[in-house]
Amino acid sequence: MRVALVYPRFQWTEYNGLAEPVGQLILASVLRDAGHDVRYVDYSFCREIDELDHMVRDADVVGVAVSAAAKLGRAAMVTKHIRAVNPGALYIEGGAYPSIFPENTLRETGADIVIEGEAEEALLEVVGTLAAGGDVRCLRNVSFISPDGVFVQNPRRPVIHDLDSIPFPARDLVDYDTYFANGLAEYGMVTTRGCPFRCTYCKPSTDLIFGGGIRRRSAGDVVAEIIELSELRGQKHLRIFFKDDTITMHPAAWFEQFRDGLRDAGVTLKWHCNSRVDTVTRDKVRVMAESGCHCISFGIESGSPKILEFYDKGTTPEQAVKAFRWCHEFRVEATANLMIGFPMETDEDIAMTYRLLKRLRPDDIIVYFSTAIPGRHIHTWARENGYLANDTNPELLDPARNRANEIMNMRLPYMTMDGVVGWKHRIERYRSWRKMTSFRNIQNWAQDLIANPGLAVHKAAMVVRGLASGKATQD
Ligand code: B12
Ligand code: SF4
Repeated sequence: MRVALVYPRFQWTEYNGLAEPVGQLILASVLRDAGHDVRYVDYSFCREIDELDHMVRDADVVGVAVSAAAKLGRAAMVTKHIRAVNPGALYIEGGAYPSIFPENTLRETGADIVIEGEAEEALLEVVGTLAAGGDVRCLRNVSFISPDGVFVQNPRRPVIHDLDSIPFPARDLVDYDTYFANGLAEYGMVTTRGCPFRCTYCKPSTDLIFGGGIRRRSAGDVVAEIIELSELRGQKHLRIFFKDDTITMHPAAWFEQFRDGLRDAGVTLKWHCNSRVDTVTRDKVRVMAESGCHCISFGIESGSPKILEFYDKGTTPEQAVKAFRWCHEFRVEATANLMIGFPMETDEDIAMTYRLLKRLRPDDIIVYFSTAIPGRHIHTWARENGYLANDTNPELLDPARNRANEIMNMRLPYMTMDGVVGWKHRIERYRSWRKMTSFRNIQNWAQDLIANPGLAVHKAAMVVRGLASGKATQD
């Protein structure tokens, strides 16, 4: 079968980094291994929608990725355009958003079916069944709208327990040179699937993608993927972003095997990841640093125990202090991700967050407004309690965009919007100060100055501008 896997990319590219879609590239590998003809149709760099028509015109199956609610409109536009070019193909949508909202995805995009959740086995079965002339609408993980307009959702298959059995992403299909020329700084990779925690601003929607627990790849399998990538790109030193929800769910022994495997292969890494402060230990941070980890972004969210309780975060400010201390000790940059503007928050709660920051001394700070995204407990809570300011505008569902434009989608009973924005500016001024004074930031800047003086001067100018204006600048 001729399968076109379509990546529509983002609706608001200026607010979100450029990245290759690792999940979709894994699907490409699975289909290719089974003998199908796979094209990766990447709209990331298209100026005109019809530039890639030649790649989809004769496809039997078109699979479009929708990774977030914020991207649904773009996916719908791309799907409808391709269907006009090639009306005979089977149209499938998959990814994070269709896994959470299959019915809305089907109605908005006009796709024939959605494949929900982890799709390696389900997509292969759909394409194989289609090739054999069978009915794909009776298969597991598939949902569709019946001819009389009723939404039908089939049961799901069990998740794949042995993640090492999944092939590596088909990275040869990606035009990495163009990605890097347009600002991509690192390759994406995942070593786990799922997350066992309960944060209300995230769950339960994320369980609908990979299930509730966590599954882990072996360190050896991840090293093998890195070796393959190193050979493909002809690079012995790679920069990697591990996109796992919480890669630090691996024990310290896993990172030791990872470090040793890389050393044996003669490959060095500079990598970063997201994490929780309660899943690191001093020993783990040390071994992570030894394997090339240069930065950990921690979900701190708030310095107020009351607000952390509302988020069901399960971490404490004291755990954050320890995690940041270990990062400073082993020279790993520590980023604090914060959320302010939760309806129950008072001025004193944000003041507690600010005071915590002074204790953490982060190398970087990203301050978002608390955003109620559909499918998460926080959205249901905000709607039921009358705190949802706008439930229909998808443009308000992208926290990065809201942060840049300083807009929110929840009402604040205890604070004014200006009060929250004022705190954001104050935190961002502190961020600029840390950017100028933290040892690691100065060290990184000096390295940039040698490697790319223009970039280093630009970064310095942005930090100074941020300090003067109190608004975070993109650097
Ligand atoms: C990396 C990442 C990003 C990156 C880049 C995305 C990329 N191209 O890689 C960046 C930082 C840019 C990003 C941005 C955003 N993200 Co994001 N992101 C992720 C993250 C952490 C990893 C994605 C990943 O690679 N997963 C690993 C691979 C293997 O899984 P996968 O992509 O889901 O693919 C599997 C299935 O979904 C399916 N599948 C995937 N594609 C397709 C296509 C077809 C046709 C089929 C059939 C199946 C299918 O099969 C794959 C294999 O099983 C996920 C969380 C997570 N753990 O997955 C959040 C996640 C997808 N993001 C999310 C969100 C909310 C956002 C933002 C809105 C956040 C923000 N701005 O603050 C923006 C949206 C941007 C926009 N405007 O559209 C949510 C989406 C939930 C939702 N309700 O919609 C998630 C789930 C995070 C979370 N915990 O809430 N994101
Ligand atoms: S730790 Fe991260 S991925 Fe897990 S529930 Fe909390 S926010 Fe979601």
